[in-house]
Amino acid sequence: MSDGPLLVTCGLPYTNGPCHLGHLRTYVPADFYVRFLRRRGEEVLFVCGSDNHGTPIVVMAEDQGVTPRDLSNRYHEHFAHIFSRMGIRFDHFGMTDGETNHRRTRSIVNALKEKGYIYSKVVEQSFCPKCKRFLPDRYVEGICPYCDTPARGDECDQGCGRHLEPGEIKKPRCLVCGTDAELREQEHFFFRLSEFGGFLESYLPALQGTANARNYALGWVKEGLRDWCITRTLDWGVKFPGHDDLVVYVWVDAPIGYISFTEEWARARGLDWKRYWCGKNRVTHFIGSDIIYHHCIFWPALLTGAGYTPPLAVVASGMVKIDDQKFSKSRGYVVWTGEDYLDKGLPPDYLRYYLLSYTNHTKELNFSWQVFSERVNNELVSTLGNFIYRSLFFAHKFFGKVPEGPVGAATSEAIGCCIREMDRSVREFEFKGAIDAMMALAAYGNTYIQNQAPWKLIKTDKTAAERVVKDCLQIAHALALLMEPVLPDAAGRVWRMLGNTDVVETHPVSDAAVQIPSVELPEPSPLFEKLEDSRIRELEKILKGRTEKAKMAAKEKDLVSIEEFSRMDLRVGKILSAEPVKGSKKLLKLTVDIGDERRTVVAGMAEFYRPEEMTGLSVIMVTNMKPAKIFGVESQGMVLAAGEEASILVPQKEVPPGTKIR
Ligand code: B3M
Ligand code: ZN
Repeated sequence: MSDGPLLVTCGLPYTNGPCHLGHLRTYVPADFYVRFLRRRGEEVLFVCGSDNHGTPIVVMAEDQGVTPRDLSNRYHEHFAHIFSRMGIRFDHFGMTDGETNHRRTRSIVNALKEKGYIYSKVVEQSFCPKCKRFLPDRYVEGICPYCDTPARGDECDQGCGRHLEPGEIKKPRCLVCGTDAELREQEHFFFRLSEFGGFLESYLPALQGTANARNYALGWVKEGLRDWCITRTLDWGVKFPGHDDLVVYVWVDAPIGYISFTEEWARARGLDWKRYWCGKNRVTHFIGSDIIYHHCIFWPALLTGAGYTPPLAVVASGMVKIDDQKFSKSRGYVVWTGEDYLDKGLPPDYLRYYLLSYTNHTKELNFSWQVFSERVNNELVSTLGNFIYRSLFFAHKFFGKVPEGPVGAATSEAIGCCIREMDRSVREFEFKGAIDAMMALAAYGNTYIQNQAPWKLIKTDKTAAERVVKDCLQIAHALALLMEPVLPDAAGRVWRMLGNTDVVETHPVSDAAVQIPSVELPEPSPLFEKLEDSRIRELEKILKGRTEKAKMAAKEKDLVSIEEFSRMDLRVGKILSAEPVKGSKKLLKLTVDIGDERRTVVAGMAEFYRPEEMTGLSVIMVTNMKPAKIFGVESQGMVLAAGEEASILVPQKEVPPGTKIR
């Protein structure tokens, strides 16, 4: 291709927890895409890195009593290691806290300042009066002002998914101590995102990648864009130029990491990073669909504002569910890549295959161990593995080498068709379509060998048997070359079993159609091992144990301690008088003797009791309720009653007013 090099990136994992299936849903397809296109002759650079800044990391570090840097280093190593075990091969895996990214971020912020895209404004921010500090982003929890769902300070993560600006969240509470937050004024810096509506309206329709990214983003532009507060009161992060008490918002320096990582990779090789970013670039971001806003609105505007070229494509993967439940670490609906998968000795290839073939890239993926094992057993083991092993087994047994002679026209046609279909699907980000095409070739081979039965043919017509085996080996050869981007480990093994001594990846995909030479064949071994039911039950048990434990913990959280209960001041009170509240059909105004004082209580009992019925009753009352004004009357407590008809609770034996309930 003469279009210049392709740069592929993956959303950067935060260094506040281990790698899980949700991460892999983006990284595995990106790695597949890169491997496939490279073997179609494209020049591809594949970079990623860890996202070290922002409150997710600071909160977690505080929790664990370590520094954000230590936490970041630890998880950075973890991710790098897991990726290599999963066969996800980035050319470079950097850190957003690296020197390059600090420098590049400051330079971009300065460029935006110079062009007038940044201004300062005094704004109200959540502040915790108890912890005596401002509460940026995840330090505050509350209610989303758009959809009324519980939300985090900077995003409505459980509801509408909107980005929330500082000070915007309703009912803010401090994450650390639970205290209701106050609003306090502070000077902050804003990016003029609202000026980029016109740019985005022309940029987005031409944005390549998956349609979900384009369409969501266009919808948001139509709703109208608001300026973004891009500074935070934190120590950890990239210092905002000229203001050492502020850092830039993590969503500024995180995507800039994509550039910095390219720079680091290029610098180490004496190359120029600008080749990948400047001019008509081919930057392609693979992300989860929860961060489309950041990549399709904020990021292109930021780049354009600073004089850079915005990305060519955004590929957004659907979310992951576990056993039909929303992915949730706190609720235990999570599968950890290390602990639950690799450390259990499960092959990386199986999970790569499952993630790519399960459903379309933009759809939701509902993980279950049961379906995982069915896919592996019915497809990888029974179709792909079975065909390849049978072919190699008979070839080795009867001939000891790849037979001479031509490959049948139908076989060549099936292979050519598969290459074309895979190529088309990959370029359209239809990864499932590509895998389906590959599996269709394996199924074709399976039917072919079954119908031709070379094990019978060999007894009557050796030449015919040779021709069948040759066709089968040609298909196995094609499959080895085509499966490498999905199943790199298995591909290498098939390649060697076909008598090759070099590395499968050094061959272009197009070699699948090149006739194989008549080389000696080593003794083959089965390609994939079936997953036994007992093993799957064990894995299910681990997941179940985790969700049960989370449920217990949640229940425990709901339990009231003796201390909490004793905060309630419950006393016996005697109703001295009762009268209707003016303007209300439901309310009665009671005067209650609670021993050392008299209280006025407004109670919703007028529909169930006549005032004279209530006078003289001994009742149970909450005496330390916050007073509330109801219909102009201040209510100073609450009388306990049960059920729809407000049956009043009374002491069973006579006790004087003011007696404490214990
Ligand atoms: N660190 C993780 C997320 O929100 C975040 C991605 C950054 S990509 C520049 O999914
Ligand atoms: Zn607090």
